[in-house]
Amino acid sequence: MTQKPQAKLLADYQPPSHQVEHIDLTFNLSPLTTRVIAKYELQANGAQSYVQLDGVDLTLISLKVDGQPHSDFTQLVDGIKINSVPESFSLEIETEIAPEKNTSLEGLYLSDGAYCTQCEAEGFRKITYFFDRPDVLATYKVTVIGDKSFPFLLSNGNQVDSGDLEDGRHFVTWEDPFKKPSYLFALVAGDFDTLEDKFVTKTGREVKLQLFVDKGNLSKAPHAMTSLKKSLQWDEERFNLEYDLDIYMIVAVDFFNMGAMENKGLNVFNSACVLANQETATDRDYHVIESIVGHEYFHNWTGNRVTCRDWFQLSLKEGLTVFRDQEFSSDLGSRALNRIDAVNAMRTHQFAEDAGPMAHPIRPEKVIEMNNFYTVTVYNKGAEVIRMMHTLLSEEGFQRGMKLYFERHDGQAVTCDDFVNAMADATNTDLSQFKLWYQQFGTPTLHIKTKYDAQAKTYQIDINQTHAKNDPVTEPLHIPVAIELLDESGEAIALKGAPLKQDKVLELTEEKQTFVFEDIGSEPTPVLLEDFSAPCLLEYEYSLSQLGHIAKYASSYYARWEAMQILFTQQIRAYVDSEDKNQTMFGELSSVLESLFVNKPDDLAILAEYISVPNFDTLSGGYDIVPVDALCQAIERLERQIADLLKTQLTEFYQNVQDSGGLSAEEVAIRALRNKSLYYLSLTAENVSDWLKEQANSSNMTTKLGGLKSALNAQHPLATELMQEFDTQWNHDLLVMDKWFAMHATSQSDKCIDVILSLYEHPCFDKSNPNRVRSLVGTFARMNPKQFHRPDGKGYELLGNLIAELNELNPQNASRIITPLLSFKRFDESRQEKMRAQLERLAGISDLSDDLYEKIDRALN
Ligand code: B3K
Ligand code: ZN
Repeated sequence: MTQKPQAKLLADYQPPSHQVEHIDLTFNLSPLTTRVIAKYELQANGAQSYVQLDGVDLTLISLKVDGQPHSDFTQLVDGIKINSVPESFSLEIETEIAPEKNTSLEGLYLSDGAYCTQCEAEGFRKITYFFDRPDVLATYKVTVIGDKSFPFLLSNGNQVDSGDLEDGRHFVTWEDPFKKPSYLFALVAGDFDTLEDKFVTKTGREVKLQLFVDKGNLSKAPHAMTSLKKSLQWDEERFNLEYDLDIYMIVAVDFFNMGAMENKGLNVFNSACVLANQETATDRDYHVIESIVGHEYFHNWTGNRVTCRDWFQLSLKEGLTVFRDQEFSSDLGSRALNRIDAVNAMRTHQFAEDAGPMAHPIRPEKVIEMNNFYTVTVYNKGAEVIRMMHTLLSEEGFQRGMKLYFERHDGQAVTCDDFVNAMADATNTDLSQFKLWYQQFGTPTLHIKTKYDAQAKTYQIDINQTHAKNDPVTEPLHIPVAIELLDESGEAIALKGAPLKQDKVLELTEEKQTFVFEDIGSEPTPVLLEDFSAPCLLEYEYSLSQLGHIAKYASSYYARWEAMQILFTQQIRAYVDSEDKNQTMFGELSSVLESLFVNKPDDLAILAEYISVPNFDTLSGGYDIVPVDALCQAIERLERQIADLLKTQLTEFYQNVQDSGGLSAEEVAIRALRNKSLYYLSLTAENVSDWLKEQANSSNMTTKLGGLKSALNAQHPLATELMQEFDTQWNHDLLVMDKWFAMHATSQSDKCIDVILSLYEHPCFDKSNPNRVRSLVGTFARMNPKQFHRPDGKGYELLGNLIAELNELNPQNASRIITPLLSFKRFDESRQEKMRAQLERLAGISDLSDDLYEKIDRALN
């Protein structure tokens, strides 16, 4: 029996044994026999007669110490131990790898004919023997030799040499003057179409911007280029951060495990996160591309110039960079919509992760496979933790903290504590209690009670914070609770009497705290945890009329949306709890809903959000054992009733406000509300066929998908035909077909699983491509609760079967789609048993990857 994978602990961190200032790499590319020569000098950090380097799946060709062949070494499963070496010496190692056989998409691999690399977190060890850890920082000089059928041979930094070689080969040499850890190394070789532009930085340096896309895709590249220029500009304006190399390259590849990768000067992107035009990409895609291009660019300072000491500190760069990309999107677009997006991600995915077997702090303490920790917790909750500091310290204080952080740590590999210390020192603030956010997990709850005293004209807010059951931290957290008090006419009341941070933030540092506001003429309506000022659950008994008041008058659109979410949630819970499943729900809801249309927000996209019901995962959070059937039924019923109640308003809007097909925020908003309208109208109106057909035939992808999704959701008789037409029209474009696969995956029909199985044979489907797998099966498991949780267990079986296949092919991808099976304990006994059976069967696979082992083991034990 093979040994169980061992976890690494944060507590066991040891500094590296040696330093390496510079590394020279030469790649002689070939699909099955790529030769890699690595040359570097090592300097021991203390007396040491051996060195241990990381390396996986490498064939060793030769090894020289100080220029002489060296034979005193031992090869290990995941590295090499070289014995009898002096304290300081030069090493030359030649290895051979087979990119064509590398289906894990980690290390050096072939993506549809182009060579590319992915080294984060620990992929560099699949390329050569080195210290594959983020705290060994070196400058790199890289020579890439390849066939001339690969005209572009790219690596990090600036091109310093190039030339022709014999046998139709050529070479290019690159030098990156900035020290970096191995995870930021990149190499790309291929034939591409390129889009070029330039950016002049605030100090007048000209930067060449270059985008590489598959031949024929140039018309889909301009949006990413515009987004890149906006990113460089924004980081100068908001964070005073300037780009540092003379060239910035982005390559789009079709086979990629994630969205994109911030390699120094040479980002590699999933083509889905680059390519867009109006015919092929939705408004949502445009938004996502802009934010990911921004995210990777912002890493140049938060991640690359200052990097992580060890992988437990991942949130140092990811939480901070997500915060920065969220601010970028909010400054460029609608702040409220972006906040709604971020909070939805937290409630849909992060709260569930926090409540499941993979729960971990934003700085994990124990890891088997690092790739399993690129999570919503590390990323999104990490960003919320940064946002809380921003809320407590204000923009001005936060920027002082950032400045000090770079002054202290530019060029270093540091910890999350170093970041918080810079924030604390720059603003003279004690953040020691705040640091608990890096240790705790499980979602905290704020239990709030309010009391109005008419005689004393005071309003009292009592807050009690409690930790989740699984949280290892028991001391109270430092929590900013933003509030607003509305009077009867909907005006915000001036807050007097209780201490406040930044005008409207209650600073909670104890388990129980009371805040008393004075001079309050009549009982106010409280807006609590405004703007989701902390990643917590809120328990407060809001009445329907209070929620209606907030939905109408709160000064932030976000708070109005939040009121509607609470209102819908209350209605759904009442339905799930009630005996009589035929009762009319939501009787009193009509006046609130109607008022939203009377007093429309200027941004119609927000209105579309106001009338969106919380999704299944968000609602599940309210239950220890998720009542799958009742919940699906309740959501369906609520949507039908909203449709009935708003039929007139939605029809009027749909008929009177036309979509002009443009890309401005207003036009995007009109499309969002038109799609939402059609979605509801398809559930209630008789004569939607023409609208569905018209939208499905639109040349705008957002409009087209809006029509198709409405038809599918309502199980309209036209749905099958429209889906077939889509296939015929688009089966030449795989990224567009991903949308089609995803639509099939969310079908409510009982045939859904059979359809998915038949789609495995579709000419566009390919199990080795992560985008295809995620679109079809990932979407099914995450977004189709009714069919995934079918009582007969066929949904679980479908997922289990595919994971078993992917275990060998692409462990990272297999491990990403397993999530919905892990929280089996939250379902009824019969479902539990069937979900567990799939996990147990996977646990029995003889060559189970570390990725899957870690998750399954945590879930089962
Ligand atoms: N840093 C990469 C993610 C790497 C994931 C490795 N499994 C993308 C990003 O967060 O910007
Ligand atoms: Zn990132």
